[in-house]
Amino acid sequence: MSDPTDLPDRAISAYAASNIQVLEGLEAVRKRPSMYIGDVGLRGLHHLVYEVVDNSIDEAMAGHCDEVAVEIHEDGSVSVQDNGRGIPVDRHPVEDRSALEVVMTVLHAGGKFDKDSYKVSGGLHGVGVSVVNALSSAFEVTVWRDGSVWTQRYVCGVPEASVRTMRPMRPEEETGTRIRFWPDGDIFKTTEFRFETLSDRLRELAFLNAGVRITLTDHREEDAGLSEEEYYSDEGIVGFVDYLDEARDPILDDTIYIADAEGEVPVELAMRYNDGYNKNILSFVNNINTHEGGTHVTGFRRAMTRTLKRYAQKNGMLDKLKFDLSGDDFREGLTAVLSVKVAEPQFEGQTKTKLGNSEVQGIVESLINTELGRWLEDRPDQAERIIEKVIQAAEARAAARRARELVQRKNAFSGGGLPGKLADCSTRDPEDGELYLVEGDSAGGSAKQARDRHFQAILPLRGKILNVEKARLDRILEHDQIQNIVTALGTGLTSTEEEFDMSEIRYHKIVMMTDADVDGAHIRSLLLTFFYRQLRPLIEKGNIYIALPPLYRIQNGSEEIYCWTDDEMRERMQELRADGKSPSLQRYKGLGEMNPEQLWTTTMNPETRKIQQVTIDDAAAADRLFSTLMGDSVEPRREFIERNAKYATIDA
Ligand code: 0RA
Repeated sequence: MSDPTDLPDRAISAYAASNIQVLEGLEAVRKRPSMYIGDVGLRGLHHLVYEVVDNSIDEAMAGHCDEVAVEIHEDGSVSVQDNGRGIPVDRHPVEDRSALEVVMTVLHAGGKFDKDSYKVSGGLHGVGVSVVNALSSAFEVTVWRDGSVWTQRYVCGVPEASVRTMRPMRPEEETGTRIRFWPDGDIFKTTEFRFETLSDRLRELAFLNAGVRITLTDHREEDAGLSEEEYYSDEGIVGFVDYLDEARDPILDDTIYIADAEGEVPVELAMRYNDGYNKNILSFVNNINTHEGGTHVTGFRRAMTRTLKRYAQKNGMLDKLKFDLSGDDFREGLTAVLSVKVAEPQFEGQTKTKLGNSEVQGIVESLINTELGRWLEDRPDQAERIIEKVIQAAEARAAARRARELVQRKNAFSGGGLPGKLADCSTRDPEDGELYLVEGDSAGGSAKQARDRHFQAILPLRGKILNVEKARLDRILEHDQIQNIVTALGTGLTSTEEEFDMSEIRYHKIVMMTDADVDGAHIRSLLLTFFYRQLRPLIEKGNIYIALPPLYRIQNGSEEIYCWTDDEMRERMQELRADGKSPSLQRYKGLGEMNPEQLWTTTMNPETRKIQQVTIDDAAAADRLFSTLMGDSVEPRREFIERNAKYATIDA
């Protein structure tokens, strides 16, 4: 860029100067996109949509908007339209150009109009829509406001022309804003949006903002049927909790709702107990999921423990109890959504999703102490059901402790402590170590022959493992296969919070290797459920993998070609035949049909194998998925399977 003072015309020079500033700002975003949106993979890509939607939701939170329409277009772009006041288009006094252009092209300019809204200052949210513009090969904004329809277009964040009016608004038209963007393929690893990823977040936003109607429409592959969903909740987070627990049986008549909308820190809590053993507590600050918790969650936990304990003691319900209750006991079978609004949130933690503001703890704690105390006093039968549940949890914990001691004693007898079935690796450096969990003794045998014993350990699994979704902790600990896995891993389980120790992990990669058939898929689901419920940090840290054994082997002379899909196989066979070759084809029905060499090449050799890392994008979606697929209720499971049937292949 040349020095603007070289330009002859002063007016042009001033315009150019402000544009150069803009370019420098947005160029920084394009140079280091991860600093602004986290990464340039799927997560970062979807973050662009959330950033745009968040602005519309802010407008809704301020009370000016109740409809947000998100569309994925045929050409891969996404548009977000709302019926808010429209982004101001008048001249910006300092910048000497349309306020709309400033919002779209200046970093962090988005939130400067309204002072009294709960904007986000940390994490990845709230970086401003200009970041989305900078990372888009094309970007269009349309505003309905002040009686006209206004528009501007940008390429890589640079305006093509200044804001112009297209036409007057029609009498029936509402004010609002529409943004459409084409994510830049030179920046993102992939630019293909996923319906399910967007729908999970939009549904969550609709629950967190009662009364806002959000629609998601997918125009891609319209011949396969238009996908369109609408998310709307009258009852807000109460509806959220009911949705999360749809596949579980409640023990209370209603979902508890506690809120203070008027205070300095608005707080909302919805919760209910189910007859299961898992806890699912989701917390939000300004609509952002605080995965790592923080002061608001601490306040909530302390209030729960204190108020329930006090109520139980006052009513003589703990008199016969021989041991003390722990905080965990009050949360077994609890599903809760806690949402607070904080004017200047401080986000801490590794992923910047932990609320740090210390004043919030006391505010949340005292509100819940008062309101939950009242709720219990008003409903003695339901209160009694909760306390019974808490006592049962405490008893199960005591039984689990005994079961664990038994395991430890058994291990001490058998010496060394590692399971007899485990073929351990020789390295003692967990960073290099890999543990293969292999379905069946026969495949386990092949894997033992195939492996590189220096860094690969094999644990064969016999038959199905326990469905932990439906089991109490002491039963889980008594289960042989689970004991073997836990002892081999070395970390202990997270359900006993004091015992889990990540630093004791004996292998950094844990690879599930099951047959590519229905049974294999079931065993994999059982294992995943176990890891999700009892060892979630391993999933979060990226330690868990799925081995992808091939479905076909093509033998072409001495050459072996492996294929993972039917399409791939057909294509390769056709190619070879077209070349005048006569290849032979083998379909693997299970791991057992592979000889050790083939197993090594396709699923174990780090140079050639295919393995897939297990990640949790969205804990709420994962929780519901597991409770639906692995839980007791048949009807939600049937619905889920029918809804997702189009994704199921013959084998999965
Ligand atoms: C600040 C002030 C005003 C509108 C908005 C922000 C606004 C921003 C976005 C972003 C997406 N949709 C939006 N809708 C509105 C207008 C203030 C006024 O009219 O007085």
